[in-house]
Amino acid sequence: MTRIETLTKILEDYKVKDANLLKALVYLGEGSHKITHLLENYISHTYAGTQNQSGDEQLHLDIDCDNAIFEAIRESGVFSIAASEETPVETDVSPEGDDQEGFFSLGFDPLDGSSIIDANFSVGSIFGIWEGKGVLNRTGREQVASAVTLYGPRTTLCIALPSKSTDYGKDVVFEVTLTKDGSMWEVSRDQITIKAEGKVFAPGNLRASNDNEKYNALIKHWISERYTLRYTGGMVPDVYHIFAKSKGVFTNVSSEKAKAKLRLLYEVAPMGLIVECAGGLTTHEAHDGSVLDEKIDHLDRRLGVCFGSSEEVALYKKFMFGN
Ligand code: AFP
Repeated sequence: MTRIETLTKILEDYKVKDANLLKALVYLGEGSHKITHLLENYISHTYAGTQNQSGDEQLHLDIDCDNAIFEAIRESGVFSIAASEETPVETDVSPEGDDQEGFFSLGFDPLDGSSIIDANFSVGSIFGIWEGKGVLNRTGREQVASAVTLYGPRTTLCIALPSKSTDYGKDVVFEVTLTKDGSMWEVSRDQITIKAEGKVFAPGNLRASNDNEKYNALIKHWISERYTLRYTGGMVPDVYHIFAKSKGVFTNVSSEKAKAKLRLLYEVAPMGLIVECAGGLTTHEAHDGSVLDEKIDHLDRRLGVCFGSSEEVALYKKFMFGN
């Protein structure tokens, strides 16, 4: 069986209702396969022993990864609009002359963690899928599916299907892994769930704790309670650690002097859907609601967040909002 056939079969087993949505996910898998190749062939400045102050080489990689996803979604023939962190405009990707009935829109970050790539750390792609035309003025809760790809020693794709998109009977999150020769996808985690409690923390934008007293108190609490630190500086591996261990908490919080940089459309909403479909909770820094209820009122909207085990997110709310 081919890569496309294996992922199609897996998604059929997870009872994806809509044939076009199934195809959309399969082609995001194809784009992720292309990025795996790009990363394998990327020679970092460190490795090449060359200097590139402007980061041109790295910029190229970001653009190449962006192009890989745009190519894949155009090939799928089921997307009408896409916007990405690299191409931050609603871009028409629909096949020419099609009436676009039953098409989808995509918000994505092709290469999250590009600043840690020269250290050969794991990086990722993040995808949020909406029905219809456009990603503006939507909420994360309206997504029909989301996915992240983790490029590490293995390439894995973690897919969230909310119950409205599957006949599976409930929200489901699962993981597929690309075989070493890149020819097939195999299910590697059948049901990803997040337990209520987990003393593992990934405190992003930690510099904010210097002038955000509430964040500082929360971090001190976690340290005094002997939480285990697992942090790489890449949101995909850092949140993925929660999926792999079924527990933990990830934060990225602002202060006056250090604003959080995660984008609602490209990073927060898609990752938030996976976390909530796996039984975890999400919240943010504006108030104590879910990130999935925040409106994407502009493409670049940024939001400090907390994701993970429900009891840990409850602690975040207690320290940040006093409830
Ligand atoms: P880059 O893509 O520029 O490396 O940024 C990655 C990221 O947006 C996200 O993946 C991390 O969680 C976050 O930055 C790390 O931020 P801090 O360095 O402020 O903790």
